[in-house]
Amino acid sequence: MSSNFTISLFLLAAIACLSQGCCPERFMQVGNRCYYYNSNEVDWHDARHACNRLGAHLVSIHNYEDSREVYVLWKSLVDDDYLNTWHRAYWIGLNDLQNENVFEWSDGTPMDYSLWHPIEPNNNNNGEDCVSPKNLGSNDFDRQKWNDSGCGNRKPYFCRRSVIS
Ligand SMILES: [Ca+2]
Ligand SMILES: [Ca+2]
Repeated sequence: MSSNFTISLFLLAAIACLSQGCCPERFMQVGNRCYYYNSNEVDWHDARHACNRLGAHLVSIHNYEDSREVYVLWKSLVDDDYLNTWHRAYWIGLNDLQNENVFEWSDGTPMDYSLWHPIEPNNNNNGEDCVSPKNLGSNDFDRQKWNDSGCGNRKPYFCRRSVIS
């Protein structure tokens, strides 16, 4: 790559940053949001801490657009093995660790929307306090519907933060 070309790319990136903000390294930019996906399967607490170390939080979802944004990104990043195995979805920030059946987002934003799978949340075996999409169903909408799951289960995760302005 020529140095002029490299410098041009750098300037283009800098101009884009000035106009709409930038994401830190390893984050993907979607509008004014920055997403980080990690395919390593970890328990919910480890996922939350990993996001915090990156100056981010596990994603929160406040409308269907939020849900679709994350899910479409996930589909673009994973192979068929993930897409077609119902429990192999990603941790989101929703949990009822503090009070059973009182769900909260780990980023502190209000619980103002829900997209539960019809039989969820069921707190199966009195031991499900952390949430991920169930990834079960014949279409993308159904697959985004949430399931409360054991926090010790290991899943990939999505972190989100706002752009650096
Ligand atoms: Ca629970
Ligand atoms: Ca459940």
